[in-house]
Amino acid sequence: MEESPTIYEQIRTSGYSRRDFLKFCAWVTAFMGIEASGIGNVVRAMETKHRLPVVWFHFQECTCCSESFLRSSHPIVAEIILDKLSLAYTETLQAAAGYQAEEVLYNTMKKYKGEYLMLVEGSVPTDNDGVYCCIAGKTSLDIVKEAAEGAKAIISWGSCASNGCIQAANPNPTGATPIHKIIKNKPIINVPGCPPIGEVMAGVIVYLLTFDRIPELDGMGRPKAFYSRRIHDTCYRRPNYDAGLFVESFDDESARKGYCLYKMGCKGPVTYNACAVTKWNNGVSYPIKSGHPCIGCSEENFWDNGPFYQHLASFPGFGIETTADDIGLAVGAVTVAGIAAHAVRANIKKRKLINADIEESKKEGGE
Ligand code: FSX
Ligand code: SF4
Ligand code: F3S
Repeated sequence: MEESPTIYEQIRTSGYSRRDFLKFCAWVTAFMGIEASGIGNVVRAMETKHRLPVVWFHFQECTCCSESFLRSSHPIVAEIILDKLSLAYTETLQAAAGYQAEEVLYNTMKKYKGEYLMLVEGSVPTDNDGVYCCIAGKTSLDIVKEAAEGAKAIISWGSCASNGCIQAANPNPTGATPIHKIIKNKPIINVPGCPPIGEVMAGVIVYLLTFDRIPELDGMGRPKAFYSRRIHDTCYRRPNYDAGLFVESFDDESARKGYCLYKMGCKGPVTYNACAVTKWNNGVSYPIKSGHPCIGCSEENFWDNGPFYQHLASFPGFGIETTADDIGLAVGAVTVAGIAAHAVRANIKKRKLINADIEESKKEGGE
């Protein structure tokens, strides 16, 4: 690949001190869940690695993934991602348009064959030969296959590219399909969430930049560093759940006191994401902290997994204490619904509570 300044040189050129750089390396290391001894590797990698050519596609999606990414908090992240990656093609941010933009894309794919990173936002419609999403006269289906051919690795941004998201929700009128179901011969990292957390997106890219390999993934192709814990296990409202203190309606006194949102439909117990740890908008908040239940936006089929505002125990088999390990990391919440309701390992009090919820929902006639 063409010689260019190293990431470290570029950070320094942008006006950051060595101290800023080292602080950033420590932040990234901790954030990516790498043990402290890994800081040296991150520093060394940043000092020696050159820019990475990137093409970034937008298919069936809302562009919030880009929005989220652009708002990731650390300024050096922005420097690295926006300036230091060679962002050759991205419909949202590129200055070029029309033929010029397409030319840049194809030149990059040719020049850096086998070297470029392919980032995808959005699902790909496959019904009717993919006619539902076309760019520059080509279907997204053809574009994705062609671009994947020369890609070193692919990152599927957001739930759309990772699992189809709302476009794939029943009845999936366009045959919306996630990238990993189309491309089978390339390393693919799924970074779900609607949208994913900007810092998580940055963390995944920095990991690739520094280590030149994909991070450890779970059975759903998600980086374990960010998707191995349930929202429920990291949620600051968890003590309220354990104490049986629940919000019963959005404007009640319990809501004002910040009690647990489980009865309001919170899917935190079956959702794996870093929201409660990383939070959003520079660590300010996340849905639950803003008073809204988690809707499970990083899990497969979350649009079809039942009403957002109905509590989990109302669904047969949603044992609130069921863990991803119990159900297998490769299955989504919809599969959980098929598992017997042995809401286990809870203390007696909690068990009674769950049973009471089930009884209550039966009385309500599944309301
Ligand atoms: Fe999907 Fe991205 Fe949801 Fe939007 O672009 S993950 S619709 S918030 O943001 O693809
Ligand atoms: Fe937090 Fe939701 Fe779990 Fe309650 S049910 S502790 S609000 S994640
Ligand atoms: Fe999504 Fe739940 Fe986080 S709705 S943003 S995974 S708290």
